[in-house]
Amino acid sequence: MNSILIYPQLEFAKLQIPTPPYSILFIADYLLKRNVDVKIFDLRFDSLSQVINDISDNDPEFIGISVMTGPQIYYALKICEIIKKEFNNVKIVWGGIHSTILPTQTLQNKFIDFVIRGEGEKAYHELVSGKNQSQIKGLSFKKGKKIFHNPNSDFLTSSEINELNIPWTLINPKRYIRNGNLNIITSRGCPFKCAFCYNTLFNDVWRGWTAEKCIRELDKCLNLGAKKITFYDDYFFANSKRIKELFVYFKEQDIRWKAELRVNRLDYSLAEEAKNHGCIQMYFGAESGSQRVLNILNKNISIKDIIQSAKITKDTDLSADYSWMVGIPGETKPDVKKTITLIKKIKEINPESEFSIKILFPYPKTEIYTLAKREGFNPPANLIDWAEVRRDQASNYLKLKNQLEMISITSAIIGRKVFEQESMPIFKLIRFMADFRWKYEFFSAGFENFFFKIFRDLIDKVISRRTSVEYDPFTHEFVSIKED
Ligand code: B12
Ligand code: SF4
Repeated sequence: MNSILIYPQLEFAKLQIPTPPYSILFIADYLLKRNVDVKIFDLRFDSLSQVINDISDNDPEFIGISVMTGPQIYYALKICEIIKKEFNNVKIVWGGIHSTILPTQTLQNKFIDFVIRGEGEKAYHELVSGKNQSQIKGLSFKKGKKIFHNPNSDFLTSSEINELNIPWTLINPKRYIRNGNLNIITSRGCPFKCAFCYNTLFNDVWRGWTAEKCIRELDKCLNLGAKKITFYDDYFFANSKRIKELFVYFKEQDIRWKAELRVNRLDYSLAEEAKNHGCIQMYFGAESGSQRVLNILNKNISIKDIIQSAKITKDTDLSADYSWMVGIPGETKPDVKKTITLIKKIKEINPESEFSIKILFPYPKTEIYTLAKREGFNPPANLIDWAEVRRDQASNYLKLKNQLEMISITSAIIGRKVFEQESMPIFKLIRFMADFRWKYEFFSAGFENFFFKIFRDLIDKVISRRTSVEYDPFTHEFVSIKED
């Protein structure tokens, strides 16, 4: 038995240290341990002709593709179209959060044969092993013109998760370890109930590697050349005992790291301990400067918590990265102003902090989606329209649409240190404009927005060519990269 798993291209992929395609890596590991021969193609690096050659040589029955909401859908559909044209018998399986939320709409596309909802390891293995399709939990499929959805799959248990390794031999690790930076994920799920988050729907149970397992996997990462780790877990600090054991390891190995924490979990003792054990930045989902809006979001944090987190990180010499949102159903102009005022206050308290402001896009089935629909939100009608969704673009139903987009773009320019490094005159001009807008809170539609939308593809192409230079999020410097 054999199969191929594909991670499609991403827009602006070159602006970040590329994260290994963990979604398909863990599925591949699960398959390999059950004697299924599997190959991984990450189309941020590999070419589609490599995929085509591999299909010709090995004739797999199923090809799995991992897809996120947004432009990745567009790239994924192109791949499916080409594969289907060349090999009509191959069955294409989509997985990931997007198709989990919208399996029917996904399957309405003629190039997609199956959707696996939720965690893919067990269901994908059962599918490629020939199990009766109606018995596979989490599988959605077509029969004639009808679409069927089997019952949801069960979560992998903590011990099943603990058995999964990162199968580094299936990819070239050097591609993902840049200047010693590596992004990693050590757990799944989050028990909180934020009204906008997909986790509340089908990923609300935290399960993670034990400290011993994390250390075994991190040892491998260090041997591959990683020194600075960004943890992408939704709830990295879930288990205090695990964290304490990891802190000791970080110190022993002199690892510098970043991770996400809820503002109300941070206190001086945790911040000092983290700082003394290699942490250089905490990432916080602060979301809004209006308590009323935080309550709508069911975020369960207060403005006081947010301010206190800035004081603590400042006093303990930790950098902080705050993620904010605008475009929330029920949010008014004064609420948006409160968010901007609070961001300015946080910046004053901890000038080393960074921030970004995204525009909320309501995902179907979340609580916030129902509120948005009441305000006139019209969700994309098909898969191709979902490819247009971007976090810096506001939906038409939002009354402050243009201003919100300007706020988001401005934050992308001044909220992160990356732009300070750019010396090209056009970037300097954009930076100047953004500083002006931010200072005077002048967010009427402007040329930056227009420029960004028109030249989005061009910017992507220019960035994609700059393969020899990468931004190091730990040192805030551009560094030269030599790829093997
Ligand atoms: C790292 C990351 C990124 C990286 C890219 C990922 C990578 N590998 O390079 C970057 C930073 C580039 C990124 C970008 C974006 N991201 Co992102 N990202 C993540 C993050 C933090 C971790 C992903 C991960 O590795 N998870 C671990 C794996 C094991 O879990 P998983 O991906 O869910 O995979 C499991 C199942 O979904 C399923 N599955 C997944 N793929 C497949 C495929 C097959 C065939 C099968 C059978 C099953 C299957 O099985 C897997 C194993 O059980 C997640 C949050 C999270 N904790 O997951 C958000 C997340 C995936 N991102 C998200 C989003 C929305 C985006 C953006 C679209 C945001 C935006 N609008 O700008 C952009 C993409 C824009 C673009 N350029 O196209 C959302 C996805 C929601 C959605 N509806 O798709 C998430 C869940 C965050 C969130 N809570 O909103 N992201
Ligand atoms: S804390 Fe973060 S991951 Fe957890 S439910 Fe809220 S937004 Fe989602």
